[in-house]
Amino acid sequence: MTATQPIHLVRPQALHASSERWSVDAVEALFELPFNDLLFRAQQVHREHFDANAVQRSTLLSIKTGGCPEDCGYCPQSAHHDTGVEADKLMDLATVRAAAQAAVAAGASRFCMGAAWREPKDRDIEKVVELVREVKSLGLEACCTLGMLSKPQALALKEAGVDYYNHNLDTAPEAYGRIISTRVYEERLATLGHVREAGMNVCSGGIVGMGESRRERAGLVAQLANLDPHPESVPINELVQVEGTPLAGTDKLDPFEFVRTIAVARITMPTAYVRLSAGRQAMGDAVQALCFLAGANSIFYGDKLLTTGNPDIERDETLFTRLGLRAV
Ligand code: SAM
Ligand code: DTB
Ligand code: SF4
Repeated sequence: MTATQPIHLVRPQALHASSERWSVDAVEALFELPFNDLLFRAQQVHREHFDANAVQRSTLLSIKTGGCPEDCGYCPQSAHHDTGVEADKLMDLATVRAAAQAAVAAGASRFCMGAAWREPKDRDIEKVVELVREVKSLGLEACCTLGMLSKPQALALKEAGVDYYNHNLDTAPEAYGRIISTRVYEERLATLGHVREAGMNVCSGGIVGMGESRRERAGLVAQLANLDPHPESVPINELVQVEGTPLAGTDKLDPFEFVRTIAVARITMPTAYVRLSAGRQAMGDAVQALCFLAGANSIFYGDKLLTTGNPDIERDETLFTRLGLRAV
């Protein structure tokens, strides 16, 4: 190479999907489209980036349940709400190993460990690192969701082999204070920054059906889509209403509005795995099929989420067969 030859630098950003800026208005306009037009657009975007019949499966395990100091209005694990969920200690290695082995046998590709912490202590991270190593030794991808992280904690998890860190924005910034009073949106965004900088894949999404407006759903999606780059994994949860939580008794969301949220996430975050997450147990098969048509290409797999139920493996296998879906 001669000294005069131009050197083309590859910006790290160029390795990801280019992040288009999405205004809340533009995202809301997608929500307003006729249902068929919206689904057609979402399916087109989906097929540009993914095999439309392939669905990724993650199995969840609650490694530290209940007694959480945060007051998230949706969550059965908050110590502020009387839901009957008992506070437990961190699960031991042998129990986690057995659950991860069962996930492999059932055909999951990722194992996600969740803890009811506001933020882990450094000695918690040391223990989780051991669990992650065990999960990785079984050939699974590892995901953790442990609450807010400092930068060194994020680096320690990355070093241990964590592939994805789940940390949801949950709702629009302006709705956040109605749902949670013990932390602010900016703290969530700071953790997402630490996760990104440490080199883990970002898994971030939210919950719909918490009484929010369509504009607020658009606000959540815009916030996620404008992260640069957008998250690699976007869980869209429908609120699982648990007796004793402040949000129990909220008016149920129209299922088509849930499908619309999936479609809008797909269009605005074209290369993300959009996960049809909590809420599937109460959802009919036809609505789930519409979610896959709208661009959902990931699910939580196994009969339990963290503390609440999920369709059992047999029901999901049957649904995959009926729809001609393939697990990846
Ligand atoms: N404590 C950590 C945190 O909040 O980031 C990790 C575990 S927390 C249970 C993970 C996510 O589960 C929350 O961000 C929320 O999106 C979801 N979640 C909790 N309770 C839910 C419910 N009742 N229905 C739907 N999603 C729920
Ligand atoms: C996510 O977005 N949904 C999952 C996972 N990330 C950790 C959790 C859903 C929890 C539903 C209520 C429960 O089972 O406690
Ligand atoms: Fe705690 Fe997470 Fe539940 Fe909030 S969502 S109460 S931080 S476990």
